[in-house]
Amino acid sequence: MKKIAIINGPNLDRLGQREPEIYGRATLADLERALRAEFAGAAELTFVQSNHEGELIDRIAGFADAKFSGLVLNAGAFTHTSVALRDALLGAHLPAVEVHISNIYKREEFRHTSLTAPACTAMISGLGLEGYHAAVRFLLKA
Ligand code: CA2
Repeated sequence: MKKIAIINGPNLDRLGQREPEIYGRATLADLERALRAEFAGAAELTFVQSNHEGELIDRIAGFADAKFSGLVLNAGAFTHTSVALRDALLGAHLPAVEVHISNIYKREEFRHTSLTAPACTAMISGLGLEGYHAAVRFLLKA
């Protein structure tokens, strides 16, 4: 079975608790339940959330070493700042889909640049939590 990692970055542990008009009311636990339900028997999903850039980098390298089939990454605000995460993705040589719950291009200008998207196979932005489902479906076909 394909092993796919779902990686969420800073502050996404607060999903469903603030700013529901942007991010909705579902929590990260709700997302995990929904993804596990959809992909039961089809993919082995591993979930990671961290507020720490270095930990995200270590986990991405670990998924590469463990020969995962793909990554789904919402790097949160690190998307817009982290050359180190981009380098980790490039070094991992794994298919990766960057996901943003909100449409980053409808928001502040500083969110319009993703340093990590060029190191990914694809980027989904603005589909809400459906973006994670679409990303896993894509990776299962890749
Ligand atoms: O739209 C996305 O998924 C983002 O990656 C979310 C990040 C933001 O910095 C990016 O520009 C776009 C922010 C995640 C913070 O999420 C929270 C959700 C609920 C309550 C508090 C924070």
